[in-house]
Amino acid sequence: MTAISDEKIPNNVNLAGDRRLQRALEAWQPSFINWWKEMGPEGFQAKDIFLRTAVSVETDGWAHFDYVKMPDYRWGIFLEPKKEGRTHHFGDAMGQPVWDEVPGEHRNMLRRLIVTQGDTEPASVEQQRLLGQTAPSLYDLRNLFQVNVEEGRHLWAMVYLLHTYFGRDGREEAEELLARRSGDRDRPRILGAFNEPTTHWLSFFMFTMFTDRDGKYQLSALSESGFDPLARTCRFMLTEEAHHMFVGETGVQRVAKRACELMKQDPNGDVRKHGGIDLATIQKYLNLWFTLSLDLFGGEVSSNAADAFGAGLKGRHKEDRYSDHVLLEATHHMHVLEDGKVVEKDVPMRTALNEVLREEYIKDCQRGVDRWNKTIREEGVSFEFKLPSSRFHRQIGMWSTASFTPAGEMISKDQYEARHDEWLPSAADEVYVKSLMQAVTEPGKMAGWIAPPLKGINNLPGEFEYVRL
Ligand code: BYC
Ligand code: FE
Ligand code: FE
Repeated sequence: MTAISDEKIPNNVNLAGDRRLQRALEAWQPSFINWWKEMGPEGFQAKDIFLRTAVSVETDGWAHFDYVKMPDYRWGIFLEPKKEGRTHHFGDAMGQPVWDEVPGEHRNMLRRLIVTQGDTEPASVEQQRLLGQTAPSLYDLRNLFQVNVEEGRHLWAMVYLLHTYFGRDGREEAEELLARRSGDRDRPRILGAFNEPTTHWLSFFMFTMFTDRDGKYQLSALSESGFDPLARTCRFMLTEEAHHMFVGETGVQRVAKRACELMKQDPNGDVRKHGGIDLATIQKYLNLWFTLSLDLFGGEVSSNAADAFGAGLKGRHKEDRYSDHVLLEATHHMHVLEDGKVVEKDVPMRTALNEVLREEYIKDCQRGVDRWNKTIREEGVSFEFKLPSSRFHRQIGMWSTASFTPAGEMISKDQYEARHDEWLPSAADEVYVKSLMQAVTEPGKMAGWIAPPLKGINNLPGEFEYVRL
């Protein structure tokens, strides 16, 4: 076991052995706690929550459960143990020893990647800060807070890298990470989806299904990094990410299951009449959050992606599965928009790496959607959720310059506007879904628009008091 030392800042990086760094992080800690109290879950800071906390970085060591008040959560710094003799396994420095310090020539690019990653973590907490007031059950309330404290820890992970390896400008970036605000007109978060409001639990489940899954793929690509401290911290972050996606996937699945049950009860299959969220409306929220999350992979053709790969800073998801790790001759066959037409083309592989990662992500999303459709089939209902085309509803990249249907056919902007509410949540859908969001706080009870989970947290019963109100 790699023990986590029990200091003011729990860590497995021997923080006590570096007084300067320890002081810098101890100085940042109060700012973080202030930010948490101001922008973290509103109304629950003094409550006991049944949370999982890391006690070691080994496979099971971080699954320690107990009641904690969120501001006392043991946020800390956990890196996977160092593997001696690790070498660059992709890019221009292929075969050379990995870096333990920031290479001067790649400093700016590396800092930008770390800051972008770090910025998403507090942003998501900000987006979700009011959801506790409308949780459909104590089980869901606890899961929300578990996700929130872990995103807070992910921020710590990036701030550790900034403080340790980037000196003064690293410290300044760490302050900025607490100063930007999701959705703020003057100081927004860096990436698009992290400025979108997450106003109710259906959006929260879609967010953890699709946007946290972007996290999985970005962290996976960064966990291949030749900057070893980044690789090691991302590998540990990935172990926490699985639960976030579990919350999203099972959350949507339970909403869909409930819709099916209500459909079968009503002679006309009317779900809304009985206070459920109909499958067609769920599909619209799927369309919204899936496409917002596609934007997070950046442009389809990107010199930034090529540079990050060449520099050995950001690899592909599971780089070892590939045989060519240099990619100077390879090309990627893909659809592109040329002279206003969708055509197929071979693009130099390095510049196509955002698209390569996005394609892996889409396959993973499809596996989740297949499981939702299996639930619907098992309910005996004939309906299938579909992932829209990656050209639909884009705001970043080449597809953002034209309009497309969910099937991927190009249409005029007017046609698109006319059909917007058929494909994406309308103002009325949003009002309806929000109208269902009433907190249910009795242990074991569930709001009427969602089915109960198959089992409780850590195999505890459904009526366990996950949050003491
Ligand atoms: N919104 O070359 P391009 C997570 C900018 S989620 C706004 O096409 P690049 C989490 C871009 O910055 C994972 N701007 O893209 C989930 C660039 O600007 P500059 C987060 C955007 O650079 C849930 C310009 O457009 N981690 O962990 O190859 C809860 C041209 O860019 C967007 C990371 O993202 C956008 N969507 O790739 C909590 C990993 N997309 O430089 C947490 C780190 C692009 O011209 N980030 N732009 O001013 C990266 O690897 C890359 O920065 C990106 C973009 C993949 C985001
Ligand atoms: Fe995260
Ligand atoms: Fe996450």
